[in-house]
Amino acid sequence: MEATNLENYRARTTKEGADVDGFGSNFAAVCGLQWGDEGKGKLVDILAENYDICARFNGGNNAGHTVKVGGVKYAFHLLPSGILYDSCVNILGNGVVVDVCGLFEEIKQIETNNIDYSGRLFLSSRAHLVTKMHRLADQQSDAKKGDKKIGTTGKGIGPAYATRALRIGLRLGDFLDWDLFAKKYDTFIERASEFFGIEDYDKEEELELLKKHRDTLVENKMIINTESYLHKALGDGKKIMAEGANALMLDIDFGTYPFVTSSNPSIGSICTGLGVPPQAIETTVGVVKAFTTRVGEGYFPTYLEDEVGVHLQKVGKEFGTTTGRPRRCGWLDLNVVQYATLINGCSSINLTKLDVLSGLKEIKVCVGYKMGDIVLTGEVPPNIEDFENCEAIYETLPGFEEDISEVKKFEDLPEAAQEYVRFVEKFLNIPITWIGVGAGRDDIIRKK
Ligand code: 2SA
Ligand code: GDP
Ligand code: MG
Repeated sequence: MEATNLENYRARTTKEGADVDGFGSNFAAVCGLQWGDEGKGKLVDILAENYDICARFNGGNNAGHTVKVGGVKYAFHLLPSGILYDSCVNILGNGVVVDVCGLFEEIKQIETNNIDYSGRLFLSSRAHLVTKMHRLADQQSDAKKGDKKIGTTGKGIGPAYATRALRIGLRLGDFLDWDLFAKKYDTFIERASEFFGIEDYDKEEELELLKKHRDTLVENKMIINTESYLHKALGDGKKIMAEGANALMLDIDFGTYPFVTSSNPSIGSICTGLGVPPQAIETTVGVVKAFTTRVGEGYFPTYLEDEVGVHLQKVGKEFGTTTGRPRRCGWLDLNVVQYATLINGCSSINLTKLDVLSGLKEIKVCVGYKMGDIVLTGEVPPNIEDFENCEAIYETLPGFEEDISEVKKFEDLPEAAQEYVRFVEKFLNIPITWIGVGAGRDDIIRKK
């Protein structure tokens, strides 16, 4: 795609006059633009102070969003990252698949830290339930694929979206009438065990657990029509933030299929996963790690198997927040990020983990792909075979040595770090408004 076309496209897809960095928006979206773990949770937590509602719209407890406040590190999988503020109502929309056992495990984490979530956590009655059947199906089917495995988190996400599409799934709203639920559960197990080929399933044990969690959810009136709640909130002028899980390159449509997750982490999912129209979304902040990581299987063109990859993995502490698996690391792939911004239409970028690049003599950035004789920019081939034949085209920028973790102003960053940020900003033609220099809530530069 030619630059002028891209500029026209951006002009046509940007909302005039909207808040750019998400700090003062009426409706902001936070989306990952790589293969996940860009640091979305941290930004959502920072912004959530200004929002009345924080809503998840896709994925399930495969996600792992880390928030570090003071000395405490929280790992959120289903709980939206706005949960730490008393003033913020948190919602799991209809597009989320919910493992209620996982949810209550997580709730223990916040209760231990004396965070009161009562009256400010609501789940969509239309959201599908993830059962042990889904988890078993996920683990068994991925294991059967041998060296073609996806490397899923094993949390049952794919099978849960599958039973939703097959129209045999259970929804949280089914919990409201327990006797009816128990009947639906029997039918579900019968159909799903046939579909997934899973026998000897212990229904009694699961039903007992589900009953316990269902009682808590129903007694506390936590299962509601979240879309109607959001419509009223929008009418009342409340400020809403949509928190994306996973990321564009893991999107079931736009990602590196089949090495993807089973939801749409891309922007359209806000409409289908929350029940709000596209016009409601004012600001979209894309989160981009200053390098690339990938956990789970699947090729990525900038992967580094050398000492630089080791540096990024070690200094960046790149381990899965949900599974603890090491994440593979490589240079920043701006071709992927460009593609992701074209799909999501980002108002601004949060560049995270810039601090991790400190200590590298030079920094490479992928600015396009060579696929045979063809050069691709802002495009990722749809077929995995073509994608696996793509080679990264690099530009090289100077590195920096200084520890930048205490820096609070852009101008105080070393010149080479500033140059890196400006390079990314110019390439994408999108302002970088937030720069991460550490894991803590305060370790961020707000760039004007
Ligand atoms: P799944 O479980 O069906 O969604 O897996 C399909 C692919 O999606 C990848 N995936 C992820 N990639 C990055 N981060 C995720 N969350 C955790 C984290 C991952 C972890 O925050 O670190 O702890 O391992 C996430 N969830 C799913 C997955 O690796 C497969 O490639
Ligand atoms: P998410 O899934 O996008 O929310 O990201 P994860 O929480 O899975 O992974 C991001 C990791 O990087 C977490 O351990 C964060 O605490 C950490 N992190 C986020 N931003 C920064 C940053 O700017 N610098 C450093 N060093 N760590 C960061
Ligand atoms: Mg994560």
